[in-house]
Amino acid sequence: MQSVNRIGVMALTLLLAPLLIVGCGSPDQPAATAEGEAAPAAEEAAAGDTDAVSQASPWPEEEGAAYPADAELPVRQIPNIPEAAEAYYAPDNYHVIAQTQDPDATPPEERKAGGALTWIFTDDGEKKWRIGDRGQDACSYFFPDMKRVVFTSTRDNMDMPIGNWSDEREYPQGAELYIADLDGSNVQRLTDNEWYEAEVSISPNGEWIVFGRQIDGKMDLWRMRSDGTEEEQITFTDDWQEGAPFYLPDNETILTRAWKRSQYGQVRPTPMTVFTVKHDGTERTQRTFDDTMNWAPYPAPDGRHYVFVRIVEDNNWEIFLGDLEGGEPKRLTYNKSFDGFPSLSPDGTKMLFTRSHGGFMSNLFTYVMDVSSLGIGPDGWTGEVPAITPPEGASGEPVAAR
Ligand SMILES: [Ca+2]
Ligand SMILES: [Ca+2]
Repeated sequence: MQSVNRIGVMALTLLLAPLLIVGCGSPDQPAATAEGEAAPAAEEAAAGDTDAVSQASPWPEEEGAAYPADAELPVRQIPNIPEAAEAYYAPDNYHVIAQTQDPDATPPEERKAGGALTWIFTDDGEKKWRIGDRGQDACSYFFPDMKRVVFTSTRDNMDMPIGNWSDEREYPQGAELYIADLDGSNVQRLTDNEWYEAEVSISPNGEWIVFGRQIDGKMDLWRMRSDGTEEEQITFTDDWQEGAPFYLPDNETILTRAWKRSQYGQVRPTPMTVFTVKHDGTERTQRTFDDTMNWAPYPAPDGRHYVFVRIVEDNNWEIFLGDLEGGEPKRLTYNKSFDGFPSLSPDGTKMLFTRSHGGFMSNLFTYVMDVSSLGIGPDGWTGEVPAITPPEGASGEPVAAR
């Protein structure tokens, strides 16, 4: 690419950056906030406003919050990294992998999600480097041996439509799954087709890759061996759109969420239900029973709890701690702007999440919450995934068998 064009692309990317929704299996934007209101913080965000974080204390108090300062457990922003989302910890509880805004990514079309590449950084912002170098990347994850990563990219299908990672009717069909070494070298392609594949993660023992695949508009969960062999479909649901699967500590039960195609775009926000399912397709079990949005569940290392996203008053997206056994979830974030994409460190002491500095899913930065006091670490794993006790008069409908 000629340098003039390159500068033009970079300028365009920076201009659009504050309006982007970074997403991978993200719900669509509620109509009320579809017009991003991100302008004031745009320049700082595009430049990476690292000064917002105090260097004095590892857990500085949030300033200017609309809620009492002690409403949340201690929270800090990871400094020195650009806008990023969907961050996941490495086995060392220190390195992080995330889709990160990058001027070398293919820019998305206006008001659509994308424009990110896969980066690894440390949760103090001291070290950072890039894995992907072209196209658009989405979800990514560390192997437990911490020698390789898996990631989603359109890098080999850049002639296909760019699409929109946040709209199931427009998912990038050029998205494929890849494995790379920790330094981004030795990229190995796992899938080669014209379907959307993304929302990928690895079992704790490193033996399985689980992911979402969309064929003829239907999203289902699939698994394969960590070398890409033995690909097998897990769910066969026509209406339910499963995605963002993560393994529980037993290496065979998967936590996921699903919405219904028949409701998508009809009801805002899209109602979503949390499920568990064994990776052989059996024991599909409903875990939430209300008709609201229960989005982005991520399992705790204790194999019982999970963090996920609900919407509270004034379209405020907040992170909650749920229990696979049922019961009222515990609210973890108290912040007027968007909070989402929660994940937990393997030792259960830290929660990564994405917080907006203004606008709906835009100006997104990666934060860490000290959740060590919640007692959701691996010591709590009993060896069995708990059964659910549905609430009295649960409004959820019966779960169809596969
Ligand atoms: Ca399905
Ligand atoms: Ca919030």
